[in-house]
Amino acid sequence: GHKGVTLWFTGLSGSGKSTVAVAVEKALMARGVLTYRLDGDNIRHGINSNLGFSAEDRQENIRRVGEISKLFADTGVVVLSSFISPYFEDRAMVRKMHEEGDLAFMEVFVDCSLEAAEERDPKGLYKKARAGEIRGFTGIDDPYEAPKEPELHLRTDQMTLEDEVEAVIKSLQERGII
Ligand code: GGZ
Repeated sequence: GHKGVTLWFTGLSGSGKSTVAVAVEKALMARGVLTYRLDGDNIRHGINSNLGFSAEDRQENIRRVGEISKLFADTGVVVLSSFISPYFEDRAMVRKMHEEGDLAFMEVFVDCSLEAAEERDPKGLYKKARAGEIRGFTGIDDPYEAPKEPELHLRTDQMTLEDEVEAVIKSLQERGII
């Protein structure tokens, strides 16, 4: 058996949040653990399609996703939520929501230098942001407030994906979640 939890992946665009979450999901599924993945891609096209990237909209994005994560975690699912979530305050809000509901929460800092993320630029968004075609892009002309005390710190420009998955699984085991 296993308990519900929200794994909150935070980091720059292109840092590897979704890649790590997909790989962790696969590893958990192989162990028979029920998971659910939420990320900007699916959420911003659906329930949060009315939100943009102002500080206010990002906060509302994170608030709603935090509430959805809680619902799944409460029913025993290992929730993998990947959002840039650039502000301390918003991540603290999601953490508090979980604590108040007596639900497990782990912040996973998917850490990658801006240089490395920009080098990867899988969707060409950094290029557009540098060219001024996108305004308020995180890391370019919008802030990213790095977590100070995340439960897990993955340096994706120095670790292999395999080691990252192992670190997440180990941490879930140590906390008695799986
Ligand atoms: C940051 C942006 C922006 C701006 C569009 N700033 O690499 P991606 O493309 O697939 O991931 C990014 C995604 C960020 O959505 P989140 O819901 O994770 O953001 S937040 O937590 O801050 O609410 C990026 C794309 O949307 N994108 N414009 N201005 N990322």
